[in-house]
Amino acid sequence: MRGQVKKVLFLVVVWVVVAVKARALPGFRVEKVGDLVPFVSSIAVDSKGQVYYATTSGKIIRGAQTVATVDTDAMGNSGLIGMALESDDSAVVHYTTLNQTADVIARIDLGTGQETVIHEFVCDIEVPSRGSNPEHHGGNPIVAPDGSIFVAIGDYGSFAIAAKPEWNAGKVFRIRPDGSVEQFARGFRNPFDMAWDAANERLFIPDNGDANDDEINIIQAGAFCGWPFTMGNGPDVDGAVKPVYVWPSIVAPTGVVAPANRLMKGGYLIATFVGKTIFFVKDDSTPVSLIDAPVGSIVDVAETPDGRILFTTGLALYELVMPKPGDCNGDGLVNAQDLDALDREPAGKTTDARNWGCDANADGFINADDRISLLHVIAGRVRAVR
Ligand SMILES: [Ca+2]
Ligand SMILES: [Ca+2]
Ligand SMILES: [Ca+2]
Ligand SMILES: [Ca+2]
Repeated sequence: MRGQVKKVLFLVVVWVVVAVKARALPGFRVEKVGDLVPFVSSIAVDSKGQVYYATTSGKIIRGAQTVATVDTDAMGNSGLIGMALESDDSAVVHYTTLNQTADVIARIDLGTGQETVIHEFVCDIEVPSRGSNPEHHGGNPIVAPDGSIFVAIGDYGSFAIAAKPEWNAGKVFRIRPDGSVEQFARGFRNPFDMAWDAANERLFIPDNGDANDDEINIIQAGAFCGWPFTMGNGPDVDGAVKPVYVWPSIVAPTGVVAPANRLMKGGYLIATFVGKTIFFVKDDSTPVSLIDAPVGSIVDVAETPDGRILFTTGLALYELVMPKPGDCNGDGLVNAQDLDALDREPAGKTTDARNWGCDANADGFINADDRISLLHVIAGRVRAVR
């Protein structure tokens, strides 16, 4: 699992954790929801709040019930490596066949467990029966509002073929609702997840570098993203789209979600395996780390219909609890000390995750109204105690 991650330098991990702590945000905290059947590669939540998870060994699980099992074997970055919900009745999964001869995209009926293959991406186009390297096969598919399925496949550790249009490795594909398959973009090393911005017809897609060059790309159809000729802040390559952001150290981006909740709408959350945190980023601004006390390497993140953020380490499910409105100093309480913190906060629109707790009336702005709102909350508490 997460092949890129395996070769990561352990010395770097220590440094990353320290750096993440230093950038931590007030008001967020992590709560464990429960242990999962390992190893979980993907989580998704339906419109009723029911959590689904997929295991690398091939199970699609709802709560404690196995809904379906696909024929795969978990090794390296292979197995059942991704899942997305199309509706409360059907999921789309991404898995590798035995011996990694193909990346399969299939639909799972969540009522009956029946599997219908949508498309098979052959790994070795020269000798299709020959298996590929189990590393770098990608991860979660996503489902766009028009019903298109996007799926990313990594370079199988084979470098050159990621740029060659005729190979399936190192590509993002768009599968239209009629089943037609388009190569959407090429030149990726190993992207695990993405989000489709339908209004702007563009794809938000991090990619895992081979050194300090993990990147975020925002691309349109036809983009060439540079691998294996360049990565991160490497040299310009003719025709290659540059990433909008490159992390200064290895984070190993995994799950992505575009949340709809009030605080995060319009931005993206990116889980990280080596960074052990979740980053929030809006457009091409610098990502902000939201977890200061890591619980482990994170493999996927999802939002519930009521706007809560769930994530998994592959072994357990956690909630990233967001700041309470009014908890301006981020200590988990809403009280008079938050008034002092609010008075130190420059008035203006909330533009990033740093001052979310100060937005006491939850209208998206920091101004005098929040002081009035906060005073009401504090006064209400005092009356209730008396
Ligand atoms: Ca790139
Ligand atoms: Ca996702
Ligand atoms: Ca507080
Ligand atoms: Ca406000």
